[in-house]
Amino acid sequence: MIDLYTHNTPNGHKISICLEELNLPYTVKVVDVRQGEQFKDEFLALNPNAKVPVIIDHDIGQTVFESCAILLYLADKVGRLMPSSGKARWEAIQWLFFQAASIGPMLGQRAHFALVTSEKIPYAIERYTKETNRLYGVLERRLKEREYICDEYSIVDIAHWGWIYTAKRMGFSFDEFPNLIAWHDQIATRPAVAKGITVPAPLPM
Ligand SMILES: N[C@@H](CCC(=O)N[C@@H](CS)C(=O)NCC(=O)O)C(=O)O
Repeated sequence: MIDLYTHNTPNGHKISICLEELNLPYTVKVVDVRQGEQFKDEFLALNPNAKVPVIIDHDIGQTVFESCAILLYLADKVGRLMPSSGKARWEAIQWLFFQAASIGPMLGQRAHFALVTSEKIPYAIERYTKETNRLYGVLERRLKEREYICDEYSIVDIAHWGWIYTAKRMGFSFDEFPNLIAWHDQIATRPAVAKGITVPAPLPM
């Protein structure tokens, strides 16, 4: 059995979607990051970086933090949603790192400066809007005549999807990125994705 420490956020949704796709039973442990629960000693013992998501796989007593590391762990545990070897695996790993290093942090900063903070700093908003749109362009070109980011639906799509879903929901424009939106809308129809984004119960934006 797996414990999932999470909140209603794009990084948390990656893992609930993946667990649903893999049909793995799991128990949800909500960590309310708005209330600072990620800084409690019990949670810091699981992730010294004080961020959700984290899993504990009680089958083998393994704790894993960092959402893309968790995705890799789960895919390898079941032997699905990730190529097992060779060039295809390295191709998937590079796109997974692209999500972790660029899409997540840059979209997060854009949302923070454009929507969250009451102090509006034009330089910061412009910088992250430009960089986010540049990154959307990378995915837009990758998804030209291609159904998924890698050859088959994989944890790479799951890793990216929650961030695009959230940005769309927050009202950011995707008019210039039709391939990206077609990819998003198609993945949204998957039952595991529809279920995964309800875990934990959605909070108001
Ligand atoms: N690189 C980390 C980022 C995790 C992250 O930023 N989690 C956010 C929620 S999406 C969080 O826990 N925020 C609480 C905080 O920053 O204090 C991952 O992919 O797991």
